[in-house]
Amino acid sequence: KETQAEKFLRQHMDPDTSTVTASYCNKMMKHQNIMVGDCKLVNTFIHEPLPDVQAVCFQGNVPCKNTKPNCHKSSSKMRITDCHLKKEAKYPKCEYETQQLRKSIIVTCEGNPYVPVHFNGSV
Ligand code: 139
Repeated sequence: KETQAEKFLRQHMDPDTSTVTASYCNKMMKHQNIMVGDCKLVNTFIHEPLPDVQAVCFQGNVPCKNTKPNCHKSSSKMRITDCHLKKEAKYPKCEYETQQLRKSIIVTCEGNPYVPVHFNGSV
């Protein structure tokens, strides 16, 4: 069975891509099997090396959006792509806006090793 850490990798890591095209999110949200029974509203892909993203678990402690305490904010900005579901999209035709950004990421980390399991947002 897939662990939460593996799920984070599948849903949020794409280190080898540096420039994305307009169709990036439509392709990735399907290929990475991110929609199961419903269209996911927002999903962020991170275009940085895995060790740099794992290191965020040991950077600034910040409160999570949902009041849990275990969130960490990256000390540097990262290359990310936000995929936002288009308003008119209906499952199984999940259509996405692709937006390339450079922002600090906020992730939740858990376990031993202490690794990212949830993408909390970007600032
Ligand atoms: P999710 O199932 O939310 O978390 P994603 O991150 O891919 O999966 N967990 C926490 N979950 C929520 N908040 C915390 N503080 C948690 N601490 C631990 C995966 C697992 O992590 C655990 C939970 O047990 C959970 O099973 O916000 C909803 C989805 O939208 C995405 C991220 C999230 O899904 N999103 C939101 C983005 O990708 N980018 C954004 O900018 C905003």
